[in-house]
Amino acid sequence: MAQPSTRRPVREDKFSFGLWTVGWRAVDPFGDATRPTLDAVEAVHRLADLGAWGITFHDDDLIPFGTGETERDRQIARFRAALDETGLVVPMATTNLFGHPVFKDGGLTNNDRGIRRFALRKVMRNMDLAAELGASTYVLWGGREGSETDAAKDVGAALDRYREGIDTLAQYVLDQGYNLRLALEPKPNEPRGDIFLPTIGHALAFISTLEHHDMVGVNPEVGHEQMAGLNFVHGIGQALWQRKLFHIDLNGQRGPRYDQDLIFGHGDLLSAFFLVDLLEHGGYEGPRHFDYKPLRTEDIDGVWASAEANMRSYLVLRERARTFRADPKVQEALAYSGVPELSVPTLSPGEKPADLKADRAAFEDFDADAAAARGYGFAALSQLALDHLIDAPR
Ligand SMILES: [Mn+2]
Repeated sequence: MAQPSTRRPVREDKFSFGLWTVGWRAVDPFGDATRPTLDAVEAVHRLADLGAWGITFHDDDLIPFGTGETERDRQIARFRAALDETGLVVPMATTNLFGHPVFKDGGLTNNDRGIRRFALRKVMRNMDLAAELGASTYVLWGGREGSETDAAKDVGAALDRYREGIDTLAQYVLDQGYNLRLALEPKPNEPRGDIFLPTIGHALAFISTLEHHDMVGVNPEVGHEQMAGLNFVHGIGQALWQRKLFHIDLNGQRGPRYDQDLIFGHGDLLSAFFLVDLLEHGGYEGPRHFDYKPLRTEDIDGVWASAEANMRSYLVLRERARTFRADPKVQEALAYSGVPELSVPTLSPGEKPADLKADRAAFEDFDADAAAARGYGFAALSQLALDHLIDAPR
């Protein structure tokens, strides 16, 4: 049965929000802001009241681009005081390398070398602040790293510069002695027509080429993979398998279209269920970070209702995933489907290719037609998951 207390967020749930999410003023390509500016100090207090654990930010969310040193120090001091007062932590920070027109052709992969150097300095400056505020993850989302035409970019050169940029930043972290790991956030498109490192798979392959590959992982976002028509749960499964899931951005998306940034669970609900099941039972211990946008139709009360909704979605799905795992009927169905058997190595301990070749039972005497006759019971298993998801166990 449902335990209502588990649906109230507590610090141990490690829920965090981007300052840019609840602070989004709902400017879109077709219309002006529908909400006033939200003070960062107010955001800290409201999120803490709702039971969140952390708040994250881009440099320009906290301190607008071009702010002078004195005013910058004042803004940081106010923010820091609010953190101290509420106990909210800053687990992650990131850099805005997409908003100012100087970054219209990207930051780390801009064709203009001077802009690439400016971008690196902008990241380094905010890494100093991230370390000062106790963050342990530094996210890099290359929203403007890409192109609209293939004539515009030498892709190999762009990846060389991307690698140079990430390795330079990792070296900076080491030189400064910061306790920061870097997490790359893939996205296929928007705002650029095509973005470099478009999926989790591209990012993981890129990371393996880095000098400081051990310090760099991924920060996948639900909607970004689903925009590309990919299975987010499989992507997260591989990131965990490669020990590269450093951080995660939770939200909702309904298929391949513009980046909706819906509330977590308000897109592909079955996928959200299996995602929470994987995070809770697959060894992920990092932040549960929401990167969503309150609907443009909402006033400030609707903003806080939507923040609460993200956490509630996660907690309800966690509860449903636990009952799913604990149900003897589910365990029986998993066994029938052979799910645990996939964890048994295909070769026996010490078995060599030659031993396999000599095993007549594996081939010469193997009855493929008999083996083909089995059913896997995946339909029944899938329905059991749905029954648990909608709280209608049989
Ligand atoms: Mn994100």
